[in-house]
Amino acid sequence: MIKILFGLMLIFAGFLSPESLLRGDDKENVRPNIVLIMADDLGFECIGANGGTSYRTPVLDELAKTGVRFNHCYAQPICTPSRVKLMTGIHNVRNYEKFGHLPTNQTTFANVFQKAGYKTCIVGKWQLGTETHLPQHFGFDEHCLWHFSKRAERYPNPGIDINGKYTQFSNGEYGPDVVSNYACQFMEKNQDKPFLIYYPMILTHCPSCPTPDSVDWDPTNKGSKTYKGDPKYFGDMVTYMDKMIGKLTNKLDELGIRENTLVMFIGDNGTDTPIVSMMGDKKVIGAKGKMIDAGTRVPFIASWPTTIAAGHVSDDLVTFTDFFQTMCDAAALEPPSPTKLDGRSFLPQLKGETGNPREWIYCFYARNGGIKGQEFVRNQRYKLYRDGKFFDVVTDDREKNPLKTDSLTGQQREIRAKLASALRQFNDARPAEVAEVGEALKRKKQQNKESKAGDKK
Ligand SMILES: [Ca+2]
Repeated sequence: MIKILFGLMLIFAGFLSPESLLRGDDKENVRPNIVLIMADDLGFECIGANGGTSYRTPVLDELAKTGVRFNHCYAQPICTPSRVKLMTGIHNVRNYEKFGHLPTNQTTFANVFQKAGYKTCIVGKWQLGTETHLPQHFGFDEHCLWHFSKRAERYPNPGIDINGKYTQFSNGEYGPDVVSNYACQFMEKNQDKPFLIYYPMILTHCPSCPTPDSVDWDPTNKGSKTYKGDPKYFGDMVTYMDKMIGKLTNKLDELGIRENTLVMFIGDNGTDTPIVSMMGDKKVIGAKGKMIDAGTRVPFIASWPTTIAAGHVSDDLVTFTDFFQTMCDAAALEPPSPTKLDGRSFLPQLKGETGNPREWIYCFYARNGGIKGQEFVRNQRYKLYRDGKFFDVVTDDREKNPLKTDSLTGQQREIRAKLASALRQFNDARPAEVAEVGEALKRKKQQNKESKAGDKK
């Protein structure tokens, strides 16, 4: 607020044009707040604005209408690989060691923003190691996290770590409410400073179970008895997730800081099985864990009223390495040196400019780390895997029928050659010491198996 009053004084004194203040051209004076929100296990097809017809997502639909929506944002097939890629801006091939782990030698976007004077906060799901110092180590001043010091219930009566202290809630609280309330308090407290909130949401990961807005919500419930829950509640969870985003944007409005806040919403991987969603007549079967579109194509909607023109839809390719670089550009910050980021900024596209769009994106995925992973390079339509399989995902989105090399059109040959050349750039990209973490785990598992088999003899 003080910053705005100071800005207004400068305008009236003739020192500053209102445009330069409002457009954020003078980044030294008006650094944007950044709110990066990521749903858990929510594919592209779940959002109304994307053409989804199974669930209600009024907040995100409105956000898309007043901001920009991307048709081609691709995540990794599951949680940790996506989070490591997003937080470090680096392809998994270079720095992914194992599931549930972010190596402490990595620099996250929060480290950079914190160093630049931003107040930083993470709320939602952690699942990146249990040591108490980790959120601070990775650049977060404050945290309110599920699945940190232990894995407790996430939905009704959750167990949440708040700034190093574990709290077991038992009065009918709902995990997504607890963490989103914390984010709102953080905004209120830091409304006069630039801040960064990273909100990896608890929703809409299984177990599918009633939300406080479901008819059969039971505040005494201690959580689902099964891992997956009942898929009939998935729609309620999608709509509650949407409501949480509205809670944050309403708070930004209430505090008068929405205009210069970049809000970005993505999903961390495709929808889980057994969820089946509709896009009109088209059926999309959830495929979390798989490399196909239903496992990796995620929603991406961004809003930044001073900068993004309303209602823009982009067909440019975006991958999870790109957010780090873009956020730095949006705040006029230098990414860390000498670390080399793999991302490409899409800030120009947010501004409605052509920018420097990607011709292809790359994905390396190995859930448990190790030397080998699945790899592809793709554009909006064609996808080439390391084993040479080449797909047209517009006609074959489940990737059942690789295109036959001898029946390719001239244009398909050209694209295939371009993707093959891109893939070659990653031929030797996996560092031995990064791969060794997973390899050592595999050896240990094998030894355990053999010693158990030996015991039985
Ligand atoms: Ca996930």
